[in-house]
Amino acid sequence: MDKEIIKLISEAGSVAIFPHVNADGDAIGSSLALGMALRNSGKKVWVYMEEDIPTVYKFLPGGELAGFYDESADTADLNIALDTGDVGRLGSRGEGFFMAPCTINIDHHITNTKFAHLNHVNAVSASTGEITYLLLKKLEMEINADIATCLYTAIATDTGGFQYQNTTAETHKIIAELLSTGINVGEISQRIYDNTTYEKLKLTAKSIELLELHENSKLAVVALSLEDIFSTGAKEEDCDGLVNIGRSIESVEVSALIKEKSNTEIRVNLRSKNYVDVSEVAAIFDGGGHKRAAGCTIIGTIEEAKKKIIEAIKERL
Ligand SMILES: [Mn+2]
Repeated sequence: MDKEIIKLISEAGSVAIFPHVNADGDAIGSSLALGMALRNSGKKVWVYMEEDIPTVYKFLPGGELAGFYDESADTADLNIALDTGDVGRLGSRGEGFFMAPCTINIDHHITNTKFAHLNHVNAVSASTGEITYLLLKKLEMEINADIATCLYTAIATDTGGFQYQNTTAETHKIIAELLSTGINVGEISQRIYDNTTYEKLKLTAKSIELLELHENSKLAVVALSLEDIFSTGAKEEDCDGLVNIGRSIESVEVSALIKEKSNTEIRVNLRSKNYVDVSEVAAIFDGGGHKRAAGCTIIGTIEEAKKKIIEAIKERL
């Protein structure tokens, strides 16, 4: 970790933290953990979200730090983007992010564009949660049970519950440290995993029904229109994790979830198992991510997006 980053954070009187749009467990967990640690050391802290905290992560401590950015927002001494690969992932807060006299970008996406004044990108790290843990250690800030709960959630969700290839010995060492603060893993897991709503379950059923296998069953595709999503009563955030349905099929190397955001805007989530670098596929459409998990937005109809994605993946299988 850059000494200058440590110095800047230590010396800042006020800090605003920016997780990526459609914040996931890693983005929210890391942001609230860092936010609480900085607040506990006497700084003024804001966590500026693009959307409300997803229902599943409302249990996390530190939620009171979260709010929405608008033009009347106070300018912090320092703005920190967490888990954010490029400026596009800041959504409508992109301009606001650069308002501070100094900006820092802390992330683990291999495709990170290093858009801030100071950038700490470690693509080997399984999660921004791990990097945030190491950052707090360097800052010599106390990691209490509340902060540990947020970091545990960040790391557990980005490693698929410690199942993905990105999980390392370092991941488990950090988790051991977090557990020693007395957090209750059973309780946190229940909050994260055993909380499916009936509507989300119906959306899952719909996704299974719509799932298609291509390329000798090595590619799984689920394309969801807005009508598909809302007819089940589910919310947009309920689409989180649906890409794993295809991934769980034995023969599948790449799973794609293609989701209509509007008539002209299609969001694509990609997962791979062993050899296809999906961050390359996402990059074709100006998206990004990791080798095994990436995403992009395609302008067009859902059918057009589906065709383009299948074509791009086909060559790599
Ligand atoms: Mn992440």
